[in-house]
Amino acid sequence: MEGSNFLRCLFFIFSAVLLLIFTVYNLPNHLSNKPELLECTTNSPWCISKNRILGKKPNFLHKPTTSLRHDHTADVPHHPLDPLTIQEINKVQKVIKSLYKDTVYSVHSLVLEEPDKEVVLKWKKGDDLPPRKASVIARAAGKSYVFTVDIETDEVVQQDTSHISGYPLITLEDMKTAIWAPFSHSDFNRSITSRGVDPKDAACLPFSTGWFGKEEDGRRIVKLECFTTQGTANFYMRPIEGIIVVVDLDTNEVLEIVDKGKHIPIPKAAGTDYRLSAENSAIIKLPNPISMEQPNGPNFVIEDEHLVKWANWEFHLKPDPRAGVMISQARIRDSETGKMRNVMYKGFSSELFVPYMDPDEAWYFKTYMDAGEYGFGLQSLALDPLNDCPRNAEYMDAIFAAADGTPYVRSNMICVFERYSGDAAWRHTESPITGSEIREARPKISLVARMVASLANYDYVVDWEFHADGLIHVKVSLTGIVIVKGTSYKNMNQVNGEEELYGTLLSENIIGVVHDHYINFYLDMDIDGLDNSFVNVHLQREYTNGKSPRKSYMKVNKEVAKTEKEAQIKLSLYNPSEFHVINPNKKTKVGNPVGYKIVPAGTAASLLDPEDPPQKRSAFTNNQIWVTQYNKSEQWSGGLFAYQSHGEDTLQVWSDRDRPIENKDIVLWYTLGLSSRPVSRGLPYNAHSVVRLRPQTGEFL
Ligand SMILES: *[C@@H]1O[C@H](CO)[C@@H](O)[C@H](O)[C@H]1NC(C)=O
Ligand SMILES: *[C@@H]1O[C@H](CO)[C@@H](O)[C@H](O)[C@H]1NC(C)=O
Ligand SMILES: [Cu+2]
Repeated sequence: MEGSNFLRCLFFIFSAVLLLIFTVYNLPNHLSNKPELLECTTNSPWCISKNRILGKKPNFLHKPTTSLRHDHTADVPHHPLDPLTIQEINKVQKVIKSLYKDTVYSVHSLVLEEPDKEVVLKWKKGDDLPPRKASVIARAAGKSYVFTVDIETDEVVQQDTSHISGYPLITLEDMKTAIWAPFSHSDFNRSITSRGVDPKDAACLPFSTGWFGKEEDGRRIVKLECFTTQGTANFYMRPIEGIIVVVDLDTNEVLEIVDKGKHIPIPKAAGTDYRLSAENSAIIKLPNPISMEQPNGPNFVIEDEHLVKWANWEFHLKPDPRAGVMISQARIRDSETGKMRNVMYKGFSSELFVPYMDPDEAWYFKTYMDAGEYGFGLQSLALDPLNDCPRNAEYMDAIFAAADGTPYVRSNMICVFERYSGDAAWRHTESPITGSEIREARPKISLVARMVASLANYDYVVDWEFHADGLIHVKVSLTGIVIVKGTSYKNMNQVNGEEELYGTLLSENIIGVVHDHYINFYLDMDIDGLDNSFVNVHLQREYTNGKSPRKSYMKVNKEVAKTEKEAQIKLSLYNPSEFHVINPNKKTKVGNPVGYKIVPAGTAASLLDPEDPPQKRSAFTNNQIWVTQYNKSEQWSGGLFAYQSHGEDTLQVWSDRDRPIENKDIVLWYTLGLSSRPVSRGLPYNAHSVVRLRPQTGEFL
């Protein structure tokens, strides 16, 4: 592959696929019929695929080789990057308990402390594993602690994090407790009763508060917003607008009950249920079933639980409670030498930012950082075989730690499968005028590692897709349900033209509020070695000045970024560039440096003021591309403690140090964005009536 057929510039493509649906009113009538439930009595592939969408669980013809719910109690690590096992987490829990003795503590993160990069790179299969260590974030007596536990020796090394503002992510246990806090207050019961809601039907959800100044300092707080579940499974469509209950997460004390929505009716339940089974759901005829067959079995293997090998690719894959999925040591086989070549040391989604654009009391704080505040992985629930992933998928379980440090299994958190969409990877038919009869087409098959995080109403599908030509395609699709705001308006003819709705009136008493979604990816590219450079391949108009019948042409100017600030990139259509990560020390046979090209797609720019607190905290959205010097402790672009952070430990701050990045171990960051003006009432974004915005795909240089 090195030479005329070298790794040239391989590609990294980012896309964001936003699934939007038309309102039910746009659907033809015949599509609104309830689907017939099909009975299947045999195990034929056809019958099984019929069941695929309807949710019936067939018997597997080929049992997935990674067993769906195998017992993990005896698991042992095989690779330096393998996640902590149940036994290891149990050992660490003992250490934590003895550390805190009788003090009440909570564990907010308990994961493998990865060995240093050079240790991992030196390790070969068959070698002893480097010492296994756990990285723990815990809270006790109102303080946050970050420490490392040596699992062999029980030795604890504590880090000083007193200079960092904010708190570790909210645990599932924090949330489970907080959502009941309002009900012990008669004021709360009275407020919602006066709005016509029986407290028995009310459900409250915990929303992170962000940070806006003194009010959020010194206490770990959450804001609850409540809904009525009466008459629908889709309670998101029935907000009790304007009521916000502020709860202290450490004491579970209700600090404040805001009630600003007395005049706002609760939207109706009718027609809101989105389930296929719902009597009144405005559904969408299901398409005839489709299934992909692999009669000779899959083309990939997952060795030792985490090492994925497919076509010419090999990478380590693991679940992570904060990032969701982590891809490590992605390597590709050189087609000429047969040797494995390094591409990316590590890739994962580092942080999300979802700011809503409504400054009202009950909405202004909605500026979520879903990875650092909630845990993108913690919120990734079990994938449903055949519905979430195709029949040829294998599944990987996650082992996470609960708030008391006890390990638990999140089964089927990741699926891995080969994707074939019927497209050609490459084709050519020779023109008959040449007298040749060449017709050739090769199928486009890729390997996908998928997870789905369900952050309350939203579901994020994250696919890491590997192609045999070296391309890595990271795709984020948004689905689920929109979160809406209650309003007294039933029709736009009631709205005075001057008035700001901060969104779209989607149906009676429901506004879909304008908002953005951003996901920032950490991409530690190590192309053929640690030392790489970032090149801005600037495209410019040049004039021929009469030397040609052509007046102008496009010229390519390559600028190697010397320091971090030179690699703070804002995309611009009329001042275009391509962006390459190259290894300047490694040339192809014809003398070009080997490298990868990052092909931005899914682009949106934040329009918030840079000094607005949410923007400061999520300053990774100030640029679409960043490059920093590798630093093991700079991984979370919104800061280690994102919850109520002030924004002093962010990618912007690190990058502003302006360290040298030329021919160094560097990390590339990409911020993918989607601006959203909801166009549909709270029905689920749904794959049966979608507008797919598929951004550009790349081409070989
Ligand atoms: C509020 O209502 C809930 C649900 O009916 C009930 O369990 C709770 O005791 C009530 N709280 C108070 C303080 O009355
Ligand atoms: C590595 O990152 C940490 C956290 O941002 C910082 O304190 C330290 O100075 C960094 N080291 C270098 C060499 O930049
Ligand atoms: Cu959205």
